[in-house]
Amino acid sequence: MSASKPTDADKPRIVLADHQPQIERLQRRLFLRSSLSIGALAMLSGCNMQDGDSVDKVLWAMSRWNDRVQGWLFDRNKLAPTYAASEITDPFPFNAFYPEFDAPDIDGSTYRLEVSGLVSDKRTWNLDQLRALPQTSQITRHICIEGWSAIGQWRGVPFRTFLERVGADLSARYVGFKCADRYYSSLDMATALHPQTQLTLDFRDAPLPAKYGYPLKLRVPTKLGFKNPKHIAAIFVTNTNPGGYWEDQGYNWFSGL
Ligand SMILES: Nc1nc2c(c(=O)[nH]1)N[C@H]1C(S)=C(S)[C@@H](COP(=O)(O)O)O[C@H]1N2
Ligand SMILES: [Mo]
Repeated sequence: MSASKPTDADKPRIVLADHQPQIERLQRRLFLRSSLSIGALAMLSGCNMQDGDSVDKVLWAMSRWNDRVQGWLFDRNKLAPTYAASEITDPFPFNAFYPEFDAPDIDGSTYRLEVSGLVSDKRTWNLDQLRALPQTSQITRHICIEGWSAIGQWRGVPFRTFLERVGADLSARYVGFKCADRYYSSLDMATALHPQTQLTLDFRDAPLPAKYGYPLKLRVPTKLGFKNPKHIAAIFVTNTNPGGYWEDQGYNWFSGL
């Protein structure tokens, strides 16, 4: 025996065959709630669920399948609730994968938004050009997966207007976002085109403060907070799911209505 550190091969492997009762429960739930048989799931996921497929692999495949079904069922006219100005949460919470004092410090005078992928106009945008587009305001609830929610007011360009302006292929499947702090996320096209999805410049009638995403964030009231990227540096349209910072660590990709 060598004294080297343990490798993956030394770890006990948790395989589905060891979880027969759970599989049966899962099968019943899938069958009742999504008319999906375990056989169909095996086919869709490429896992045969018997010999050697890990629980993780199957749950991951199920989660991606669930994303697709939710996308098909998503009602693009269903609006998130809106609130009165008197209901705005003050102070509004900050959240990021780092503490507030590490929020990126971006110079608005040299800032340029990059646009790429399936769009006909790949010119960059400065803040004056973004402010010259039509703006709308919303008072909606931001819901964080960590267990808090807060009502805020955001103003900016309806994201559909922006996508139309850059000649985006609106039949593409995804819109991806890259942020100045190396955060990233993505949306299904139906959500990108939703009337409340907003390319946001202002919080409570003033330019976004650094902590809330200066100079540009996406406000998506039909999704959980982590699908609302702040400090957006680049937007791209694609048919390949770009994933996201939390999405790629196991948070459900769809995470919303
Ligand atoms: N660029 C960037 N965007 C981000 C995050 C981040 O860490 N970096 N965190 C997300 C999460 S988990 C939440 S809850 C919200 C928090 O936004 P707020 O600070 O305006 O409340 O931003 C989202 N967008
Ligand atoms: Mo969050």
